[in-house]
Amino acid sequence: MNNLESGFESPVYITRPLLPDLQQINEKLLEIVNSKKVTNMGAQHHELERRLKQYLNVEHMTLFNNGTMALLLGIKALGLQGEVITTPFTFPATVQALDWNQITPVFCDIEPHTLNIDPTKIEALITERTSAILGVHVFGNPCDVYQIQEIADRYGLKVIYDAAHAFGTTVNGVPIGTFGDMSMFSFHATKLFNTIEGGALTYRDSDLARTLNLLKNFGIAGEDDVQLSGLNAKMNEIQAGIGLEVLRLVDEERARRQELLTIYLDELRDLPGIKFVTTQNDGSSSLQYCVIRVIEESYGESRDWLYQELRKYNIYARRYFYPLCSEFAWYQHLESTRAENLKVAQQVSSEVLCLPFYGELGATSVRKICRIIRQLHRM
Ligand code: T4K
Repeated sequence: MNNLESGFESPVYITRPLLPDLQQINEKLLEIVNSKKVTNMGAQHHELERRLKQYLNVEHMTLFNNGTMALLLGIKALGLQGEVITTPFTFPATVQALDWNQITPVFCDIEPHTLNIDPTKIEALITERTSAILGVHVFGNPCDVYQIQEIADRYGLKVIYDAAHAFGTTVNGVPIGTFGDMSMFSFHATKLFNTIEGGALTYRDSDLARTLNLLKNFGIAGEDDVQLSGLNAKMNEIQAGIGLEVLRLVDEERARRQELLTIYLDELRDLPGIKFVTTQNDGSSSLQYCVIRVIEESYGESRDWLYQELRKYNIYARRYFYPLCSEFAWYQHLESTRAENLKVAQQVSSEVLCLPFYGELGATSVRKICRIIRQLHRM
């Protein structure tokens, strides 16, 4: 007779921050405190920028205090205006960065496999006011970067990517941060690589470096020279110093996540109604999330039912991204938010579930989560 699994004793979250041990943090803090330079682009900041350029294999990079400010100021630096075509299936920050630049988002439906903006639907949304395409590499799976670039070139549009989830993603071996005009990375505590809060822009045009460095520091070019209307979006020395320590841990964390993803796939792949979104097992994925879709017709219950049931076992899966950004109240006057134009996104947003996924979770816990999901299916 099979024993039924009981829940976890303490809550199991979708992720936990990857952090160095306390001794390493203490040593780093001592170095920063002794230097007396704690923010405004000090030694830690410069060293992190240098190392991240190497790690992500990009030529140009500017650090920020978080991903949202990076995207907001990146859009400003590129001089985008009017309308920007983007995806509704993303975190609010993507579209809020447009809002703060007085740009109207035009929502484009997503493609059912990668869940990224569907390039075949972009062209019909281009108007005289369109200045750019803003794609999101959702869950670290790359957009169709080649087709998007081809459309942008034909219409003279800029291309900007929200690569918040895509740290280390590659496309045919090419680093993700080299596509389009600009890409934004988030280094929030919940990301594979983190600086607690933090972010960066990578970009094609080296001239942007000067503008971005001004924009993130009040537009200050010298003690008596303020050249642009900027903001305060600087990464401080403690963020950068911790980032340098976290960066040492990233490769091992990726290897651990690879093992956990394999277990999830092996244990759940044959379960009726469970479909995996993150399936690249070839080293090209950032391994940011492990995402399933719950197909109600074949699973027999809805995604929301499974989400609620898992909570009874102390498992806190997350419904990224639900609701869609196109459902936010302040966009309801926009034609592009109409549900009939966003059928795939609507469907996907009611089916996705991100499962707990971080190295420290370990194989035993992942196997237990899988057994719980299987036993819930039989009930
Ligand atoms: N674009 C995209 C596509 C994004 O996904 C994001 C951020 C951005 C842009 C903006 O980048 P940033 O400005 O944030 O750099 C979390 C993160 O806060 C957010 O950064 C992330 N996306 C989003 C997908 O996830 P919430 O609202 O789900 O956070 P929260 O606090 O519910 O955390 C999720 C779980 O993580 C918790 O249940 C437990 C665990 N956790 C979280 C924190 C903060 C920890 O164990 N320790 C922690 O310190 O947004």
